[in-house]
Amino acid sequence: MNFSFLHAADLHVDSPLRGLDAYPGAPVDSLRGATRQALVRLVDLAIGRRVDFVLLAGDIYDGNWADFRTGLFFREQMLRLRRADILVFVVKGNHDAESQITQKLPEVEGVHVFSAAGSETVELAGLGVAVHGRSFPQRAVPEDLVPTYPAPVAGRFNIGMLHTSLTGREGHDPYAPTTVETLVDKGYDYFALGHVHAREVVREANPRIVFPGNLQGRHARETGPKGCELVKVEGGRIAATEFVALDVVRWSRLRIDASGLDGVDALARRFVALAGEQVADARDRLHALRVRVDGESPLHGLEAREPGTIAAALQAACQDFDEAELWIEQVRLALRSPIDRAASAARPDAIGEVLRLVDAIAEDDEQLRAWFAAQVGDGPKLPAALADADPSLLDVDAIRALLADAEATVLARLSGAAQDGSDG
Ligand SMILES: [Mn+2]
Repeated sequence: MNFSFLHAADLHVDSPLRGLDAYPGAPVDSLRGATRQALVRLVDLAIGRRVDFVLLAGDIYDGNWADFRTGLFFREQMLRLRRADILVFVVKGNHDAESQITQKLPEVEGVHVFSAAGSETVELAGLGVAVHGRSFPQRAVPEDLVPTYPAPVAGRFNIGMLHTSLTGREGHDPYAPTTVETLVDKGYDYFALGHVHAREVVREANPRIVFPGNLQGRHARETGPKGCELVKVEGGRIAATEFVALDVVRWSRLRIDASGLDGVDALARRFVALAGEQVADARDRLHALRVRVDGESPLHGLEAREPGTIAAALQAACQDFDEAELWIEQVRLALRSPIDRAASAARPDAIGEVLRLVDAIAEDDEQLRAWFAAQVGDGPKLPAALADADPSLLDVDAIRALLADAEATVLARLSGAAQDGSDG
């Protein structure tokens, strides 16, 4: 009973990357092809490590295929596994539930897709393995499916495959809810879960319960390494487990503390240093970065005088960076100007008046929120993809940052006006 397997989930092959048009200069081809290339890497890994089988725990597809090429691509990768004598087990999840995918392709022998009508067990007698699973018949599965799973097969390494939200996971709809206790009581050795896109080892052992996370992050909110689990079993027991990153585009957040940085050259240098740390263990892929620049720096004034300066400086730094391919998905600014507030607020001129007004607005959080709500009003309801930009969801820190930006812009104009005053 020595064998090894891969466990992946939530491949979302050809998941549409909505809103890419909003990013001029985005590496569109790399981003669009990422879910496919990550699957190719999964298959390469399975073949390279000579595993015995691969488990895919739901959401292989995002929904109905835009056209048959999506299904044909997946099928081709399954054939690569089969030619290497690797078996595949699939349960369907909420996104690719029986009712969600209407297209059909000829089956691949050796790729077992579990039924949606009831739970099933497939035994691999040669390896001493029993794989139990059940697919989603439709998108919403409100009931716990685990009680319908068969009892463990004695003398086998028992694996349960399940697409589930467990007791609920932030940002994920509650499907096929169940508890860790229910899973433990089942008496299996390993639960190959799917649905939750952030990797989570729910339980280390007896049984080991894992959400591998998705194979490839799909947008800026799915950050960090994405990949699959490699599990080695010796003598019927788990001997080793390893997470293997397979993502071809890695989404990350990068915070730059600009305190003490006096200009764009210093900013670019700091960015290059931080980006170097970020990509150190994964140079062979595209890194999509959401950058936040904060701290007290004269850069605030530069940006206020010439909006876009900081984003352009960071893009320039990407041009200089040759350790990996970088793309800056978004730059968020939360800078402050290094001014002596007390002294400036005491000034009898417009600058002093602006600072006193801002201080009054920002005196306490509640007042700041009320003021902000009054300013933005009830704006239009934004689509989910833009939820990050919904002003009604901003926290107090973000509102303070916006206010500081507005202040810097006004101060830059005022001091510019003072300097240009001689022109009338
Ligand atoms: Mn999913």
